[in-house]
Amino acid sequence: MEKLIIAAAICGAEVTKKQNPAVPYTVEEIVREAKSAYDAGASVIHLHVREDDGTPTQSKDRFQVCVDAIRKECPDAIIQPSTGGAVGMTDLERLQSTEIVPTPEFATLDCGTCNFGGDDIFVNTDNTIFNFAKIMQERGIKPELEVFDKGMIDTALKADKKGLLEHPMHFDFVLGVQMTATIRDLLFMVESLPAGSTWTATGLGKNAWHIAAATISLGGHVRVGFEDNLYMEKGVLAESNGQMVAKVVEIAKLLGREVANPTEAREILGMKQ
Ligand code: KMH
Ligand code: ZN
Repeated sequence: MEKLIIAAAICGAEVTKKQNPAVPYTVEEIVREAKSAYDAGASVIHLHVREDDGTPTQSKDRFQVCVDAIRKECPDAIIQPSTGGAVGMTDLERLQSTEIVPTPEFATLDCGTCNFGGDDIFVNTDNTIFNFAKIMQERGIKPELEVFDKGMIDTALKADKKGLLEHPMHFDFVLGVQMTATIRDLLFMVESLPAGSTWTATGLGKNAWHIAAATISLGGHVRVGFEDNLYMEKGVLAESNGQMVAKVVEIAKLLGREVANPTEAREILGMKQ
């Protein structure tokens, strides 16, 4: 089996310090969390940024400052800015994270609209998706195709048919937001992918660990981090993203799967070195 890529979603846009005091807001806190994940074995940092008071932002300047600061501490990490941002942001606002210098090598591309808890709807119309794909293609950014249910794989394939995606395509299954985070559903998603694709999976909240173990066993790649889950186990808050990455490394070790470094991760993902 190929080596395991671990992606750390260190910050997110929705979780707060009230839920877990280690959730990062400031530049220093974001760098601390990125470094803890990188040192523990993450090769990809999925990045959202905040204002100092925790408000989610897609400000180009804030992304630039955070990415530059992370780069100093994690020189070869694959930094993957979010273009999803937070619920309610405009497309133009969201795309700012792709405008930093140098252009990011990787960024998320959300492949559909979904319910996001309570009255929140995370809106991604077909025009938004195809436009984001076109812009990323023009800028040479590899999209990670964010999929919250099966129909979003089909939408990604429509974008591919239009010639908007390069191969190999890389998908990320975010399970437990809209569709359930069961092994049956994970398998259904994996079996729905075109041959040659790579994939990552993450399970929201308490689903993080069984999805990680199943994904490692199935040959996929794992995402963990505060964006998706705040607990090491029931009632025990995670102290850092690094602690969660270390747990994935431990599960991988028990299951006999080696962990990829950033150079190996770029190779697996078909990214330029
Ligand atoms: N915060 C969510 C509304 C992404 O990063 O592309 C969207 C999200 C997906 O987190
Ligand atoms: Zn995200």
